[in-house]
Amino acid sequence: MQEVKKLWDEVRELSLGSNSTIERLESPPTPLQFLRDYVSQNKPCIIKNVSLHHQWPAFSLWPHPSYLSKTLSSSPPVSVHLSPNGRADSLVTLTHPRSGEISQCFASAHVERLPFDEALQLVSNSKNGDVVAYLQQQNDCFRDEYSVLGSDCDEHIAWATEALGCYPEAVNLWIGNQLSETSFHKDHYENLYTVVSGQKHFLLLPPTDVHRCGTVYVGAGGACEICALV
Ligand SMILES: O=C(O)CCC(=O)C(=O)O
Repeated sequence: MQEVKKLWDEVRELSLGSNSTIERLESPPTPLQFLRDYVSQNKPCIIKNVSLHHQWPAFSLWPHPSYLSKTLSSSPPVSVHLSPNGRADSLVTLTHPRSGEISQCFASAHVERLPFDEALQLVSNSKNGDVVAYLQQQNDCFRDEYSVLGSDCDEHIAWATEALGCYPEAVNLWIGNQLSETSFHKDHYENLYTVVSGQKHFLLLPPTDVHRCGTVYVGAGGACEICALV
């Protein structure tokens, strides 16, 4: 096992170099730099001062809940995901009430569609062990449920569009607090995130760590494939 572990470390070092800190760019990359240094190498990067370079009204307007409430007041309801602990779409350990047998199950959040104000109130009142609310719907929800906010930012990010050769397939918005945690998963897309207000913590595994991603089959009212750490 020691030899295999050494091999993993060497492959990781070969891909990432000995310094595994995430590169920080002072300004957005050119399309060529983005493609050559990050996308094609499967390397993430952090772009600093995005609000200086992309002067979206969103950066100054959205941190004020009153702006969002007013702007979204006559929009259709938004999707709010409710879970007892902020861990939606994750594995839950179940104990059978009679046999005491322990098993795992894939649990999705309970989803409700509510007026934005009510949904936001649920986020503010979230309590671990009771109800944690997270406004999200990963189906291009920004261009659907939040379309009235569209003029607060650009429709696409020019340097990324040129590098990737297409417009964004989906644009999503997430509004939550520190209690919401997205479970470990793999994406088949290139992702760009902008934190408009607050903080977001990512734990990223490089492709060379594929040995740490196993696939397990668990119940979810039917068989379901989940990518989980092993
Ligand atoms: O921010 C989140 O809660 C989810 C992000 C995510 O799962 C993704 O884009 O793959």
